Amino acid sequence: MIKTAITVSLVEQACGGPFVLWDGIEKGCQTAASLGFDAIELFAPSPNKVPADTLKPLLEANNIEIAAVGTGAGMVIHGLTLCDPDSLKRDQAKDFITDMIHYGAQFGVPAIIGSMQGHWGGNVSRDQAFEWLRAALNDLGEIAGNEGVPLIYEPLNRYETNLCNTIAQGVDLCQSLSTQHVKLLADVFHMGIEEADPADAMASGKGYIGHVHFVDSNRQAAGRGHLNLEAIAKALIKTGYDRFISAECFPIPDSESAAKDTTNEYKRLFPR
Ligand code: LER
Ligand code: MN
Repeated sequence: MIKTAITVSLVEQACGGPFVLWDGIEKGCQTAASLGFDAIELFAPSPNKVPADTLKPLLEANNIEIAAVGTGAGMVIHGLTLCDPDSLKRDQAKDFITDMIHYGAQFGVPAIIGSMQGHWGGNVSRDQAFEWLRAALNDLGEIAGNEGVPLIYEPLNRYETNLCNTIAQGVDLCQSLSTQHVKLLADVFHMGIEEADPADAMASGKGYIGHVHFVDSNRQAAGRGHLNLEAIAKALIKTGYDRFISAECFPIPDSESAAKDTTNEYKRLFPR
């Protein structure tokens, strides 16, 4: 069964970003549960912000799960990416992600590499950047695998990275790795920009997709944009995907409306 999640951000510096709930972890868990989501997806500044022994009772009390943990704070707060020309910063980026992998693993869930992948350009050639990215994903994928969780890699639209923009490029990247533990994040917002046919692209990710950000063309709640979400949802269901669809969208017009619109659209598109 496909389960639903909603994003909770605890990262002040990401203010204005595509996260729905911003009022702290306790309120985030309560709101997610009261609107019928199965889980939260957590965007935290560091693993220490909400230690596992604080979060576990909160999840239990609200009868919800955690779906995944983001690593973007490593970029937003510390300016770290896996393709930085400075090897010290690349190492720090890997350390940050490693800590998030261990944090998520305490709940049995994966960490997501999105903006921390970085990009090529300047003194860093495309080949060099991919070499660093592959090496990092191989190492981090094994760390995740040893913890019994996948590592999630997210193709992003062209304005955020020039590494992988499409699901097909993500699949190629996964196939080029020695680790078996890296899965893709299909973010429907990025797909709406980059894919010729987002539903076909979703279908082509069969077996490789480990997490989904299910939102609309304008990065608002599902149903508020112009994507053919019925076709995309059908394609995803047909792949046999049975993990989370998560609302990584703007809190427009406000958090509660975005969350409610999402939950209604998820019920319509993914009936149980
Ligand atoms: C960034 O645009 C994004 O989609 C996030 O999931 C990655 O940090
Ligand atoms: Mn995303």
